[in-house]
Amino acid sequence: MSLKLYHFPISGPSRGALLAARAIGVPIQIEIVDLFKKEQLKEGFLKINPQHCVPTLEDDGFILWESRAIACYLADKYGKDDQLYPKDLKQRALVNQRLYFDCSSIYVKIRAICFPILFLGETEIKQNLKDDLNTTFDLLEEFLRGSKWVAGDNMTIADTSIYASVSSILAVGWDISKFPNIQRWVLECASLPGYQENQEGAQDFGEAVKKNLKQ
Ligand SMILES: N[C@@H](CCC(=O)N[C@@H](CS)C(=O)NCC(=O)O)C(=O)O
Repeated sequence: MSLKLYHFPISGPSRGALLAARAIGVPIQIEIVDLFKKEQLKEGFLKINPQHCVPTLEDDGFILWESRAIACYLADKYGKDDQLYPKDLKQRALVNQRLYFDCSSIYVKIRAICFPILFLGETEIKQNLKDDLNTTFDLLEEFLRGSKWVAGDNMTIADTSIYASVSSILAVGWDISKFPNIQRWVLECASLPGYQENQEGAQDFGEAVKKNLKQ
C-alpha cells in the first residue's frame, strides 16, 4: 500500500483530511505543498491536481482531492468498522449532511473572514462577516444539543472535518462563550487522534491571520 497526502498544515481542509486519516488509523505519507511558496502551482503538482489545491490524496496511483471526499474514501476503504462513516443509510445521510454543512457553510464563512486578511491586505473583521459565522455556529450549537458528537453519539468523519474548520477560527481568537454545546464538543475533540498535530497547524494559521489584523 502506498498512501500519500499532499498537505499544508495551515490549511483547514488539509488538516481535516489528515484528522480523518488519523482517526481511521491508516498509515499515510505526508508530502508538504507550501502554499505560501506557491508550490501548488509547480508543474509536477499541477499534473497530479490541475485544481492545485490541498489536500490531495494519492492511493496507488488513484488521485482524489476535496477533503471530505478524501475522508469518506479513506473511511470506506481503510476503516476498521463503519463507526466513523456509518453504512446505515440514515446515519450516513446525517454524517453527509454535516459534511456538506461544513463545506458549504462553516468553512466558507471562515474563509470569507480569513482569506482577505491573509492575502488581500484586509486588516479587520467586518461585523457582517462576524454575524454570518455566528449564525452558522447557532446551527452547529443546535446540532450538538443533547448529542455528544456532531452527528450523534459516536465520533465520525463529520467531527474531524468540522473540528479542522472550527479550530482554525478558534486560533484566530473567536469568541464561542455564547455556545455552550460547541464549547463542550471542542473539549471532547481533544480526544481525536491527531489532535495535537491539528492544533499546531491551526495555531500557525491563527498567528498568520492575527499578525495582519489591526490591533
Ligand atoms: N473544498 C476544498 C478546499 C480546498 C482548498 O481550497 N484548499 C486551499 C487551501 S485551504 C488551497 O489549496 N489553495 C491553493 C490554491 O487553490 O491554489 C477541500 O475541502 O479540500
